[in-house]
Amino acid sequence: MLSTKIVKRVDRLKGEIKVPGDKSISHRAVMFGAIANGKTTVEGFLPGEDCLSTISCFRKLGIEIEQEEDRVTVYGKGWDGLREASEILDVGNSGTTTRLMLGILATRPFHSVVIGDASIAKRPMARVTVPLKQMGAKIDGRSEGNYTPLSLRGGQTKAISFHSPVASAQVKSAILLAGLQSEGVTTVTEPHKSRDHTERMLKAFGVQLQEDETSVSVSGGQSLQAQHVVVPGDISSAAFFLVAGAIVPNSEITLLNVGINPTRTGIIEVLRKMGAKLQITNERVINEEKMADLTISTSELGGIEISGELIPRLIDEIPIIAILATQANGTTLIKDAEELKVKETNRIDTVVSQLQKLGANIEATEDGMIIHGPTPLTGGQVASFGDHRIGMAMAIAGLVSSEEIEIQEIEAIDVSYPNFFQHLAELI
Ligand code: SPQ
Repeated sequence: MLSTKIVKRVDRLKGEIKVPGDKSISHRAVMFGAIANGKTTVEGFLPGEDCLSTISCFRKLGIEIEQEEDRVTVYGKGWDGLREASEILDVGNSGTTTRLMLGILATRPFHSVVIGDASIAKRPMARVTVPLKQMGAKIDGRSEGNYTPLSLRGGQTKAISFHSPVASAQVKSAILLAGLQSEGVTTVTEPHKSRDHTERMLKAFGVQLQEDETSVSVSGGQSLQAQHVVVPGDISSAAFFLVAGAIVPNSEITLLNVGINPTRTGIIEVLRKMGAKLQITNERVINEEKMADLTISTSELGGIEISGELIPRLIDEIPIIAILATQANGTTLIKDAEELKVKETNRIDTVVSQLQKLGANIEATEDGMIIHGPTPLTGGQVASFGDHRIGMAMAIAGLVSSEEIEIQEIEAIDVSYPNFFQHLAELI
């Protein structure tokens, strides 16, 4: 039975919250811990469904992992500590688990079967299975290995130099992980730099890599050494409250310990360009990752263009940026964002169709959307379509809509922000 949630207009939002751990970093901490030598400890882990899927898959691959809320211990036994799973590896809703795990399994001399939910079954995997097959892994699945269920037999692989047609951290990470156990030097080049948590965390685990603006290279034969990982708060989760603080009248919200890795801070640049009052304080670096406290208050906003290299730095924030744009003066044009079509849902279609239901002046384009603001949002019935970021974006829309909004399939939010509604209630 799918649940619904009603969200009503509020007069103000005030307070301080600590958003949960970064999803991208939490996945990587478990995976890198699993292939490292020794005991990796993680604090600030995100206990959302996606990262729990990663833990479950690596347990099936023979790794002992303890998890209690945001604390995780991974007993890594090196690359050779991974064992053939007797069960299917179920990635749930998580694209990151699927693609990065394929990169790790590509060099392991055993058979694996990878499956996920209905959304994962529609997401393209050829972007990683094609290069991994070029390296020597044997992978099959629907449409020649483009869709789950996937069957994989890893083994001795050789390095490649791969030019990815898309800026994707999952593609880059899968190939680099396979490259660590392949013969020769593996290089990945992308059209724009995607998030670089893999590079930063691999360095922290003792791996040598060479980087320039859009390329990364690793030599084969490298092992990882266990670490203590401190996970910063997820800026993609913070983004919902940053937007809420900017558009709800009489508001001031402080978000503590948010990761501000430059490959993720597109949302900060957009908010500032649109005129939002946003302060960054208490900046520090832990484990190669920068974090800070962010304070936002109600702001007069103007429309802008969002395109080019900025897109990979805010790709997951576009659903909530669309809500922001409905409350800004003038036109916001989002382009070069066709990657939105292959996320948990086609996020161009879901954002545009749900916001149109609420009276927004928004239209879809081939590679993004155009939003004319400001428009008062009306109430109504919307759905997440099983996409966590759509569910949270709709909830924030409800805070400024004239009538209440009923959101269907709200449990999707547990994928990345299980205590989202608790945090929202604390601010009201
Ligand atoms: O893991 P998943 O399902 O792909 O999650 C999403 C999200 O909205 O949480 C995308 F749908 O984030 C991706 C992100 O879009 C997480 C990610 C990573 O951790 O490496 C990278 C981005 O995807 P990509 O395809 O650009 O590599």
